[in-house]
Amino acid sequence: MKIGISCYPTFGGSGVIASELGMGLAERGHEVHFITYAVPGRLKIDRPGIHFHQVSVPDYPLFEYSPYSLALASKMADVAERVGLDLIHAHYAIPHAIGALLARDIVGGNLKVITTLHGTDITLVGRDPSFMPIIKYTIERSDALSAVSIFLRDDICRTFNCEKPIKLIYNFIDPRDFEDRDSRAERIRYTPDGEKLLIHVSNFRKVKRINDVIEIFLRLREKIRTKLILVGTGPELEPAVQRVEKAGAEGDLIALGNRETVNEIICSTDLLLLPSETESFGMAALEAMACGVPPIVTDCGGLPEVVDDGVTGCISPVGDVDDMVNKARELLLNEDARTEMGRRAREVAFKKFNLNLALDLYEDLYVNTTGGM
Ligand code: GMT
Repeated sequence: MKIGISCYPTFGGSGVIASELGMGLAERGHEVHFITYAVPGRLKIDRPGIHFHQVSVPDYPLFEYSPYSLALASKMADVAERVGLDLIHAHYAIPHAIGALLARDIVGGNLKVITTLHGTDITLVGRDPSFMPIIKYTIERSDALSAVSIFLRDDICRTFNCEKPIKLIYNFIDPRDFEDRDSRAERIRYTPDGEKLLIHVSNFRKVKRINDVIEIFLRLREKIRTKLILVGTGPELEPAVQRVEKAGAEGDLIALGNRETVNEIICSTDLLLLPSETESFGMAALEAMACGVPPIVTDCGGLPEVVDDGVTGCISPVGDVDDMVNKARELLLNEDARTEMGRRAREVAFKKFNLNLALDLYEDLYVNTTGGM
């Protein structure tokens, strides 16, 4: 099939999923065309079957706000016509699905629009009255929909009174990216004195509750020699660093900024902290599981579908720092329990959240929507 994919090319999980999906589809013989403003961090555009079409918005003095969505729709229509796309798979309602719907109208014919909803578009942006109608429209008009967790699927139905079928396709990892590697050198780089190592990976928005990450780290550090790695950037990063400095713990904080691949870093750590307010899936938790590193997460959104409490990680109520500190401390002090939990987490990540499973489900969705390969 000739498949267009549009996603945010930034460091979020949705861009990772769209990129891995596109590369997996190309390996299965499809022709995949990425349409967005920059090459997504994880995408290898030199792979056979992968094409990249850059969207650029002219800097015209009349535009106080550059109309990216319109430039995107125009590019999508152009690519769809030129290469004869069968479908556009849009990741996120705004601007990708709405752009794809407009492109479908422009091109006519049999171009189909498949929309995957990732969460922030529904749980946060979707409830903003200024976007509600447009998200509802994309949900109603897309030819097919998928959601990354049961939680999100049900939330979409409730919020938008949606009666259309929404296919559940969990996010996934490519096991080849998590093959056994010796992470000792990486670990020694961060903890030359044998400290315990925590990690948090996110875009440092309020919803991630970075304060809780810092609180857990500072409290653990009182009793156990512990360091914290922060991967990513965002508005909550600087206040977090300042708080650590105020506590005199800056020597034990390693802020790495954005990284294209995080596997090697996560693999060198002991625990991942993801104490979010809400999380439709929680890719960072899944990546930690695939590394054999237990995630400590909160009981919100789709996280309980990813993490099995006490088996493949730990789940605490949102904001219950005491509980997270206790669970983390127990695991840090008990190497065997932590290793066993990590082993089970890795097994589940490889089996239940496997790239090939997701590829089968997405291919089915494409075939059912377009009427054949
Ligand atoms: O969490 C973010 O702010 C980034 C956003 C994204 O675009 O990747 O994450 C959302 O989609 C991910 C991929 O499906 C999910 O793993 C995240 O849970 C989801 N974020 C939220 O629901 C807050």
